[in-house]
Amino acid sequence: MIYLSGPGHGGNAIVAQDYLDGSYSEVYPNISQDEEGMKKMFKQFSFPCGVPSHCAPETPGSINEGGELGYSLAHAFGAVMDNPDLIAACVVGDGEAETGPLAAAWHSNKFLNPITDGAVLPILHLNGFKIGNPTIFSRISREEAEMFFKGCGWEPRFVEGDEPEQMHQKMAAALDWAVREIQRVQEYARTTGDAARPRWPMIVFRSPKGWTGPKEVDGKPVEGSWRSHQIPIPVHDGKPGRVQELERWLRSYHPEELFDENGALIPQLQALAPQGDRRMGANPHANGGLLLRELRTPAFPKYAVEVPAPGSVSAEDMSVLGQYIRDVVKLNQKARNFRIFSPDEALSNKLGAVFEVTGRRWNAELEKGDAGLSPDGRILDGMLSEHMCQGWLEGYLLTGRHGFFNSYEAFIRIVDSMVSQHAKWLKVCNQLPWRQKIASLNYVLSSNVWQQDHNGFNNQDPGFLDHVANKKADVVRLYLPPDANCLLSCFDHCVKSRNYINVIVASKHPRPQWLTMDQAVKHCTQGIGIWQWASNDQGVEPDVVMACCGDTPTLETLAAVTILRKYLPDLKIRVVNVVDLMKLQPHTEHPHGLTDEDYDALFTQDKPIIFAFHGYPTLIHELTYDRANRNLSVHGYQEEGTITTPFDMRVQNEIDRYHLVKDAIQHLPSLGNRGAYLIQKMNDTLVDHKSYIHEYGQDLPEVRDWKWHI
Ligand SMILES: Cc1ncc(C[n+]2csc(CCOP(=O)(O)OP(=O)(O)O)c2C)c(N)n1
Ligand SMILES: [Mg+2]
Repeated sequence: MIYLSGPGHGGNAIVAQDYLDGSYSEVYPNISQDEEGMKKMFKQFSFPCGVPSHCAPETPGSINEGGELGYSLAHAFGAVMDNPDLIAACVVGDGEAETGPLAAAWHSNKFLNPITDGAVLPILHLNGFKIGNPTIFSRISREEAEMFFKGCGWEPRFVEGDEPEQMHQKMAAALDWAVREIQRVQEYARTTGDAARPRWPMIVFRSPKGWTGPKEVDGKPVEGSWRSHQIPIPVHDGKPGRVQELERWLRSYHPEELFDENGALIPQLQALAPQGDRRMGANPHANGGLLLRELRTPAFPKYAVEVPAPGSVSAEDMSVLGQYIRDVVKLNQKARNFRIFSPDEALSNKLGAVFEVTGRRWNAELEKGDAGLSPDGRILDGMLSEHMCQGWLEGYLLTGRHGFFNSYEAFIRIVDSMVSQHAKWLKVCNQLPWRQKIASLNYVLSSNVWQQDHNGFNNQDPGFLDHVANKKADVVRLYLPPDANCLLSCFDHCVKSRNYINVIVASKHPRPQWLTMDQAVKHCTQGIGIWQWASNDQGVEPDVVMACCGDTPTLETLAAVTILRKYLPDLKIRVVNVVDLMKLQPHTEHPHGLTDEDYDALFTQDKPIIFAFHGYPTLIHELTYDRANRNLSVHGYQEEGTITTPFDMRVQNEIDRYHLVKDAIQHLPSLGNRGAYLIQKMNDTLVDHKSYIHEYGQDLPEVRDWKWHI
């Protein structure tokens, strides 16, 4: 079994449990099983430089922090996926149960296979209150609550009361019932091969909040009230009698009967705990790196797009990646340790090839005409919930498996906060030598801001990059491959990495392909570089650096370069492409960052840089803030857009070739008046563009049919 604790500040319960079964002292020998160790443990709890009040990474046996509430049940489901012998007992706070992610998570049972997956046993802790309010589940009738859970496919059993001895017995009986039910259901499915969705058991545990705590403090009820939240007796307020009050309460548990004179738990009680790895704090599933097996991957160059000359062929980057992922699924089919998570978007994001070897997981009813649904599919895209994709994947990774999250770029922001929590988790794990490394949390964001067709403005938000870039540098990596071969190289790198959060932004529309596989590998390995085939400054100082990052900015930059080179052939242009965004940051701030010497060698110390960027321009300014060359003009997304043509999106945000050409000229005073006619031509073309799209609803032929032609 694995235990997950959802509600708020319940970390003390697990620290205490780990301490009593000895696992805590094994990990932290200073917290020894005697009076001195116990004293240290009490002092460090929620104390400056001590341990957190939640089940944090520091807590042995934990995979769920419980600080930001709402994810315990999704984590529990992620943990039992492809773990047929594991039961996740998941305590859900009744306040926590009101969060969006938790409310959605009850439906996770439609994606569980009783033959190949384990089981989740939710235990809703109905203690009636959250911080300052009653909870909804505690103020609806039992019948309503029962109907709710039945409606979500569970068989709830209620354990209710406030008499500790009786409640222990009732809870023990309920747990026996639940485990027997789980075993019965699994045995039936596994002997008959019938994976039909069973009704899984769950427990609703109704006890007073602050149960067995002080009945009253300052004449106000505490046990059974929201006042028991966090600190029932505020010793720190200095009121006389507080310490005595606290001592009275703690002595009510009769520690003298539980511990010997040295402060060690008495042997009869020690003997109750399970042994070895079966102890809560020594569970290998909760230190997933211990169980992690290498992912089998095919040689990615096999899937290369043939690129005889830059821009000579067109391909959908995501479709090409889909073929590689199909074979990753195939190679790991037996190991059952790789899954794809997506909120209803695997096909829309062009991962169609994967459907040749596996289905989309579905264990609800099937109807004629359903396509690709399977009770044992590797593609978890059957639930339209970014929260579930994120929560399940985190649970899956934290228990030692592999996977990635494929989402529309704009809507990944729904899980901004969850990814922050995971980044914090990884950052702390990096400081704990006993936590083994786990597979990275990988995002492939497609349907990106630059082409939304019928979706329009609401589907445009590249801000996930900004959000992730703020996280601890040793945890986050951001990749913007400009074509399919670069995407293959980046993805292959990410799925093999450990303890990172990798964000890849990719294109799914037909786009010109720039690099051969050999060039792509070199380019992606370095993360940034001069595209010498597009540049004409070899052997001389460039007049201008045309930089680009992202598939669409790369296309527009190259198109701008063809215009500049045609009309101003003397101009010396250097084209720099960025795949690994963190290369821009100083190496003192990010392990991937370029040294100032290397940065200046690419961008020069003073020549104008016209930078076309996939996301918000401020991110490039932030990342390059400390660099010597301040002659930087960044074009990116400016919150302009609607339902319009792909090229008009770029025009509206001034990242299109015509605006880039104008900007380059305006940054080159040395051109004198020579650039004026080209600026005029660009302005005229922009007017033509607007008139044409209003009339025909598609882009100018010269834009649609444009090809790299130098
Ligand atoms: C998403 C989120 N919102 C708000 C909080 C602040 N908070 C901490 S504990 C708590 C109440 C939790 O109540 P419940 O889940 O019932 O747990 P209990 O303390 O009653 O066991 C709240 C609102 C939080 N931790 N996470
Ligand atoms: Mg509660």
